Amino acid sequence: MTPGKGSGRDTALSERPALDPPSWFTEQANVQDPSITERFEDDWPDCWAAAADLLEWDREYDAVFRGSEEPPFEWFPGGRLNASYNCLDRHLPERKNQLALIWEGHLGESRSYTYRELYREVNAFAAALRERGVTQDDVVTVYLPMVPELPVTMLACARLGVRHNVVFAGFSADALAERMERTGSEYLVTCDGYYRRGSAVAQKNKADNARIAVEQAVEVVVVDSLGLDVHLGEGYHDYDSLLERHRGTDVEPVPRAADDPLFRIYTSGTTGEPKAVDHTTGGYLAHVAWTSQSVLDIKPDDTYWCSADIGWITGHSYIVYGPLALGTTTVLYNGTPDHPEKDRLWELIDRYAVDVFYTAPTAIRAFMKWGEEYPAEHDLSSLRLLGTVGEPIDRRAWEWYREHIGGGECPVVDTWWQTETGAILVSTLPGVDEMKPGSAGKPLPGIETAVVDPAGQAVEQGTAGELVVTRPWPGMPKSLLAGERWGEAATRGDEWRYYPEDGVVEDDDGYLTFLGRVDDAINVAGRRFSTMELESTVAGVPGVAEAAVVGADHPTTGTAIYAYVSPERGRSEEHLREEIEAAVADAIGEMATPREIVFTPDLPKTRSGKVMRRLLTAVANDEELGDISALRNPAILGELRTTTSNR
Ligand code: 6R9
Repeated sequence: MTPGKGSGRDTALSERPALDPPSWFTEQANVQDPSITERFEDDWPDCWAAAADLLEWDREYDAVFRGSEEPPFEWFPGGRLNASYNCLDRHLPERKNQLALIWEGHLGESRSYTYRELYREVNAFAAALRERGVTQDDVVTVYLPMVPELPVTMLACARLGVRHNVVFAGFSADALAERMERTGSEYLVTCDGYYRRGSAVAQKNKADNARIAVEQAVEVVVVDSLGLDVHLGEGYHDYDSLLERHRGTDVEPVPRAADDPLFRIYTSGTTGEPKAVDHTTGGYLAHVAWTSQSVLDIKPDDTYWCSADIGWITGHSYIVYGPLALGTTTVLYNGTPDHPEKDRLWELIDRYAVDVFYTAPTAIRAFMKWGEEYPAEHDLSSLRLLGTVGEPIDRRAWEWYREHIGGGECPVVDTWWQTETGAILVSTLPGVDEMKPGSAGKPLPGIETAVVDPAGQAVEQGTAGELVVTRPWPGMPKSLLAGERWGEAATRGDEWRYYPEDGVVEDDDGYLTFLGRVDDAINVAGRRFSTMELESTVAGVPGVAEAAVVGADHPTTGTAIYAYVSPERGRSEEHLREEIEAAVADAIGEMATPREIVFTPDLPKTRSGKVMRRLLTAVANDEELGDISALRNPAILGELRTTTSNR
């Protein structure tokens, strides 16, 4: 792939203008010393003591890292700690009356918990779980929407040293049953129901069906979220009654070894089978606390809001564990950004004077589609830092975010990581590094990566390739610590490396621009085009809110490029079509001009908001869709089929 040259248009790979973070930000940043990267490099792996020292250990670790070139690896061996203690108890002396959690439900319902109140709630529920016979060998599955009982359950499990397995509340009974069965989980915490876009979802019915479907006997605790007065038969317990019975009980936090598992989570399923990932107590917690501090710049006095769902890794790491480990106030929102109105998020940022806001490109592109008048109605001046995660963000969306949400002033961190990495691995440090819109940044201090070709050989700087992580990191999951390899990783040479399967290009300053999943690259007549480069070019055309590009069979050219484009409100499709064709031809080349440009109000997305290109390819090829359980908006496929085949 060659970067677009001389066109002046935005492509993913063209040179990016660099922006310095403003001095009002750097002067107050948690990390201000630019020598941090060098210091970490010189002192690896002991540099990671900086992360571990953000936590309180029951037993000090004997070493920061133990291992050789090959697994098994161990982070903080000998150390013992409890995650719930670190997120609650240790903050009590200084901040017992400070808010730990602000919960905002549907239509104006809200609740908040001070650190003391959250501590009490967690202790009572931990006592209840213990009384129900939950032990360290068990896994407690949690099937709750974004209600306070969700982090309470997670922390109650952590207190007992028991793994939780949170399953996204929007998943079906089948998806829940599959995850419970694969994990052998005999406990389930769910609720009667919840509201989604104004209509009630019967959560307990789905849980009942999953319970019948799994082999093992399952005890269920039901949170009364909606007052539906659901029937609780044999094996079911009412959350509030359990809590009432144990109110006032203090449960001694159970110290765990650093590499004992804290929780299990399944990957979100954008590409293949969801896989189970177990994160550790010490390494994981240290890594999320350190990145919350250094990348998200979280301070204890902040009100911090990550708009992800706790059902995904982003919510585990950066709604619950990271912010609470640092003793800050974390916001939990149970609702959608456009209900009741498209200014919902901005209204909440205004109301709670949020300091740091972390969201996903898919959300930002939706905000662009809706228009800048919604954020403009609110005072967003409390914001100090903006973050994004989940997909590559193109320059135009990045700039829109900074301009219309960040008032043209807030630094933006584009954070790259995965369920498997547990915490952020690539980002700028906002108090130190310059920002390049559309490029995530460098590997964080202490993280080492390389860019390689399919044979695993390093590519030249400026050439697109695949990212590999070449050194262990504290947040790595148990299976990687033990040396289990995923995907194709095992077949590519002897050295230990982790292959995240993301395409990337590195610039002269070592900044990484992500190009999407490696299996998304498009091969037209022997030439490989980066999905991200094409999509960025299309999305760079004014009037385009969102675009996905796939390769599909074509009767004359073999593979042809199909572009699915979601326009901003009120744009002429014909005009956009011409602009898009010109932009692609100009920036990448005639060969990359889309064969078809299909306009659509939305793109097929996973429940975590990632575009499912596999389905667009299937639509373009008029093929079977396969497994669509991860798909959030199935209705759009029917529409796309009609539009695509009418062309
Ligand atoms: C945290 C999370 C992981 C995949 C990852 C990559 C994509 C995440 C990104 C990004 C470009 C970023 N991804 N952050 N791509 N820039 N800043 O999203 O975890 O659900 O496991 O997804 O998401 O493709 O491999 P997960």
